[in-house]
Amino acid sequence: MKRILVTGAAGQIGSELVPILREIYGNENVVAAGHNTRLPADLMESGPYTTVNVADYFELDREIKWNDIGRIYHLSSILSAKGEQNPELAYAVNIGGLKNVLDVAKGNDIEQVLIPSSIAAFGPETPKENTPNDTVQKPRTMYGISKVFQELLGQYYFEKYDLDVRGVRFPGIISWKTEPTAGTTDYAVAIFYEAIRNGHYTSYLKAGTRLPMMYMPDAVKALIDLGRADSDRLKHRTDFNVAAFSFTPSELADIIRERLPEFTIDYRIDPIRQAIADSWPRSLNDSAAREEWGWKPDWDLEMMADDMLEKLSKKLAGRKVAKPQVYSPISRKGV
Ligand code: AKB
Repeated sequence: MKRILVTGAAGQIGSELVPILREIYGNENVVAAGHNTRLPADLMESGPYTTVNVADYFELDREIKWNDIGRIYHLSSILSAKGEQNPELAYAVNIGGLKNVLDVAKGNDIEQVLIPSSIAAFGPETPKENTPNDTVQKPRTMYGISKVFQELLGQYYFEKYDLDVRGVRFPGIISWKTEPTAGTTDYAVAIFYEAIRNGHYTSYLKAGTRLPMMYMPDAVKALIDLGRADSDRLKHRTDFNVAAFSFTPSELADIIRERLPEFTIDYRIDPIRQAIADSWPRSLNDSAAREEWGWKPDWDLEMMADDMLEKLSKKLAGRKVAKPQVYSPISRKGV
């Protein structure tokens, strides 16, 4: 078989998707590609890896040819909060990089390109509860704008060039292996780290800010299952809502407190991330994904919390206790 390239392999999703793909397709057949960030040691030890800047067409084209790539999981992206700090970078990576990936795929007979979209593709005018798959999309962040562009350009390349581009709209993803730091939903991961390390978390989102979320094993399953879905059954392609559960910071704190009774939370709001969160859906309708390719999450909120605390406690055991997190609102000046 031709090999699989995963861009953004050092990121939150990539670092967990690569090992699963290697289990399914064989270590040698999955190439982990990072840029600027060092890849996790286990990815470099267990199979091929490389460095690629997706904003550079020729570098990407060379890597695809050298590594005999037949399928791409394109995960590299500048997320919502970092994208507001540096919109030019978000444009170059998320829009320029995406165009390069699709053009290189088209020119190299790539059989399939999988690209996650996000709830960021919605905006303040979108219905917030049970947000339909097909609805108003007027995002106000550079990340969100790039995700709408990605969904539309992917569909365009499918219709015009017969390139099999597919994608899901992810809610916030919760995971323990790689701590995310560039998004708006990251509090839902940081709260677990801080609960274990310090017994306290200062939330940058208001207590009642409800957002849709998903545990990482379901996110990985969604990407793999969509890739395997029968093309003839797909009415959508690049823009499937996928949902698992929704909660607010205060509800998540209650769930953690049921397991760690000493845990406390307080709130110091970051206006930029709060505005982003306020513009996103509170829950998603994922019936299109359920009907067209059988999507169904395995993890609920309570199971996720149990697993996060267990896995993170093991990961952090024996490490020096960090100082309590210092509050630093993101700023629009530089990165
Ligand atoms: C972010 O918060 O930017 C991401 C996302 C929802 O796409 N986690």
